[in-house]
Formats: sequence, C-alpha cells, structure tokens
Amino acid sequence: MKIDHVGVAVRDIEESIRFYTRSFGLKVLHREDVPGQNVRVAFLAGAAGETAVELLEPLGGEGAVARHLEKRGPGLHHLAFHTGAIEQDMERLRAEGKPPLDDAPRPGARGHRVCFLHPKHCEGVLIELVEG
Ligand code: CMX
Repeated sequence: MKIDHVGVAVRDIEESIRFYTRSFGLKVLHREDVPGQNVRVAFLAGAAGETAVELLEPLGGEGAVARHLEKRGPGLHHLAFHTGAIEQDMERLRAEGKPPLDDAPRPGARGHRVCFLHPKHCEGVLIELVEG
C-alpha cells in the first residue's frame, strides 16, 4: 500500500504550519475542520504526489488528539495507508485478528472514507486506512 500521509498531533496548528513551511519548504495543500474527529487539520507536502504531513490540532474538548496531547504530548500520531477498497481491507484485517476500531468506514478529511487500527495490533503504531 502507498503511504498517504503521516499524522502529527500539534497544540497550535498555525505555529506548526510556519515551522514546516519556513524550515522545510513544505506547502499547505488543504485545510479543514473535521467535527466527527474533533480536529482541525492541515495537509502539507513538498511536491505534488508526495506523501503528505497531516497536522492535527484539537478543536477543543474531548477527542483522540486532545487525549494524545494530554497523555503523550505533541508528536507523531498515526501512519495512513491509501487503499482502493477499504471494506475489503477491513474484512481482511479482521480475519487476520487485527479488527479495525470502526465497524464501517467513517467520513474523514478531504471527503475520504477512513478507519483506524489500534496500535496494539500494529507494532505500537496507530494506523489509518484512507480510501478516496
Ligand atoms: N500512537 C501509538 N500508541 C498510542 C497512540 C498513538 N497515537 N495513542 C494511544 N496509544 C497507545 C497508548 O500508549 C496505550 O498503550 P498501553 O496500553 O500500552 O499503555 C494504548 O494505546 C491505549 O491508549 P489510551 O491513551 O488509553 O487510549 P485512548 O483513549 O487515547 O485511545 C485509540 C487510543 C487509538 C483507541 C484512540 O486514539 C482512537 O480511537 N484513535 C482513532 C481515531 C483518531 O485517532 N482520530 C484522530 C485523527 C483524525 C484524522 O486523522 O482526521
């Protein structure tokens, strides 16, 4: 599978955007609030077609990214793989004993369908599948 993006939990998305654009020349490809995940996100990359960096700032209150910042601080949050057939991959992973956290794909950023796999099934890494 192609790596779609690497997710990074941040406290201040504007400050992080300045960091990646000034220090590493990345450009912002897309910005969005994802209320279903309670996050504000920005996708950045160096050139078209490259694996993106997704910055994730909590929108406030509860949520996976807010908990991550509270317990683990800012830093690498998840690794996302692109799939052309998310339901089939979810079924295959279930059969392999790695059940996705979600029973069915849910709406993610950029209008894509996503699901997550718990780090305990993935060598300590939170993994996202992205179809779209
Ligand atoms: N990477 C690696 N390990 C992680 C982790 C992460 N991002 N987040 C939690 N863990 C580990 C913890 O260290 C802990 O390990 P131990 O049991 O060995 O101590 C275990 O997972 C459980 O952690 P927790 O803090 O008790 O559990 P949470 O309540 O934070 O839930 C998880 C963890 C993965 C189930 C939850 O974060 C989740 O459902 N994530 C999927 C959704 C998501 O992350 N959405 C935000 C991204 C949205 C987007 O990309 O648009």
